[in-house]
Amino acid sequence: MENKNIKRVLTIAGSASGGSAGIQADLKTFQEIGVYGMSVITAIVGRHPNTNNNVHPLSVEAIEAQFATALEQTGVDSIKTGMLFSTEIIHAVADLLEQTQDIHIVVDPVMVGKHNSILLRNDAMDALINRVIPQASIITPNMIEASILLDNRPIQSVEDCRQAAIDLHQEGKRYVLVKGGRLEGPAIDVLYDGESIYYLEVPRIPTLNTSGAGCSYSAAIAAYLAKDYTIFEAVKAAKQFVTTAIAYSFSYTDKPGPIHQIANRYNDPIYKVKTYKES
Ligand code: PXL
Repeated sequence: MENKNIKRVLTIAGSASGGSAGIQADLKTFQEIGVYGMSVITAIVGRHPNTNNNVHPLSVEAIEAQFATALEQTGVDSIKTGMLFSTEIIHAVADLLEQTQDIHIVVDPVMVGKHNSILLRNDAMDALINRVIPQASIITPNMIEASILLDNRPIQSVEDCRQAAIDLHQEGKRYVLVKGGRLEGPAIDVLYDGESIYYLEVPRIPTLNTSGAGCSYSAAIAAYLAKDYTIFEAVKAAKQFVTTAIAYSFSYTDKPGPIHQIANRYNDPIYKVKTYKES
């Protein structure tokens, strides 16, 4: 029997085999927020020790097959996109997104991984901008991605993030969230809906273990949107989710480790998200 209470969320993104980012982070996030997670894998990221080749894209046919299966077997209440890698994949994904109706699409314009892997080819930027971003309810660039989307304009301060959010906004319903994770001082994100500027702030958490934070943030927004939160409330809840996951992050190695989505199950927030609207 159909269970209308459990919302269905699809991530279209890359597989990060270490488990911290990409599809793996998205599915963990969906699970913790209590939605039914599904995935379309666009590319597999994993560095071969001999060849150093670290991106293994899937065929358009494989991508279309996954999408068709997810929709036919399950159906979908919201979608997030992450790593899309190439022009060919972006056109295929854009065509698939155009088949959906009346659902929120969260576009995380993933470009470069924490270990400097190229997750979006340079020549694919135009396709992302022209075919996928226009279908988004909200885009979630970090400061580097916002800079690249704005012709490499430097984005270094909260004021720069604010102006970037305004300049990335386009006609219609789209929201822009510019994430200030790389600011010095508090982690302040700027949300613009075409009318008002909102700030979402938490104190800087002293850890390098933030792998998967961006992926989980956009996944959490998609999950809360599927649960019928407004965009503002979804962003706020998602930032709270990711902040708690960062507060309890850890590492298995001497390199920066993953955020800990599961911490949200057992812990009240240590760092509470504060929001304010610019008047
Ligand atoms: O964190 C960005 C990201 C997104 N998607 C995949 C990744 C990474 C970072 O490594 O591997 C698949």
